[in-house]
Amino acid sequence: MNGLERAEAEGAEPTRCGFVALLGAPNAGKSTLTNQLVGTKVSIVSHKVQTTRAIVRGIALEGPSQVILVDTPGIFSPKRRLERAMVNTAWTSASDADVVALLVDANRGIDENVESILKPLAEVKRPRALILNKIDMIRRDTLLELAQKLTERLSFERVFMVSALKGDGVDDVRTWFAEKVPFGPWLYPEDQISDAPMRMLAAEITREKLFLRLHDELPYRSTVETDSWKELRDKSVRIEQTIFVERESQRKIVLGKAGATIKAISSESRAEISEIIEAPVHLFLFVKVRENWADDPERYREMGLEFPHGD
Ligand SMILES: Nc1nc2c(ncn2[C@@H]2O[C@H](COP(=O)(O)OP(=O)(O)OP(=O)(O)O)[C@@H](O)[C@H]2O)c(=O)[nH]1
Ligand SMILES: [Mg+2]
Repeated sequence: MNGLERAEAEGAEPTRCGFVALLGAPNAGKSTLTNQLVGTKVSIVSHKVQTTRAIVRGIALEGPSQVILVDTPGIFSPKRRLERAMVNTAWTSASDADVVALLVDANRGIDENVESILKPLAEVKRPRALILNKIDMIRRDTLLELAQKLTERLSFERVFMVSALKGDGVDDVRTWFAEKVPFGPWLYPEDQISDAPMRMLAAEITREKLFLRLHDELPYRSTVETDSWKELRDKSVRIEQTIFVERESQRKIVLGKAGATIKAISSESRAEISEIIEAPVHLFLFVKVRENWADDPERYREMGLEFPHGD
């Protein structure tokens, strides 16, 4: 007897488990929705585009289903190597998923990034949903018009209208995903909310603070890695992280006047990591100039991205 037959014989509802890829243009709200679906923060969020760089898996439970949400980097026309790696990984996760959802910022409507997604998405032969997000910012009639335009372009099994920020409509999305994932045993323990190790999430949290504090190109010219993570005898945790930038001038900006900027980033990040792990944290941030970090395969490995060859 397999698991499914046994569950039926015992009268229990058979379990389901599967991957749902959330695709969309940068800034559509994919990470915000992932966090809402999971019920806690697993993926960083900022008002800037291209915040998410590698896929982040968040795990949501709904009845007999374990839904593994694959938050992806936004899809746009990539130029730099890092950008190509980000967009590639988004498409790969779509083709590996059991269900695919296209998230569209309803306030922006169909821009060139959404355009660039529609055609290749038609080739992904998976159950597909359309999720119009940020409905808290838009009038109902404009919303319905947008839904109609998009469904004329591509067929979807379901259309949802949500505010990922406020949580409106999110439960319906979770319920649908839970019904669509295939029968099978759960892949993760019941209390696990993400597949990323804590040191990875901690690096992401520091990167989020960089995105929130720094302007222009700087967030895109920097990356963060956790170098060491030590639990001390008094139960506090000592974490060392490196922020890589490309130029000395960028390093100066990250440090700020008399170290004010790095201090602020560090204290915000420390507070958040400490809240998550429920232990005091000593966070040490080092800023290093590494001119070609964005062309260094090792940095991609750390981020969990395939290194795209070529220029
Ligand atoms: N008003 C409003 N803002 C939202 C909503 N959902 C997300 N946002 C905001 O939109 C911005 C982008 O959100 P993210 O979740 O980082 O978007 P993303 O699609 O993951 O972006 P990338 O990782 O850059 O591709 C943030 O400032 C969010 O607070 C929503 O439902 N309503
Ligand atoms: Mg994101």
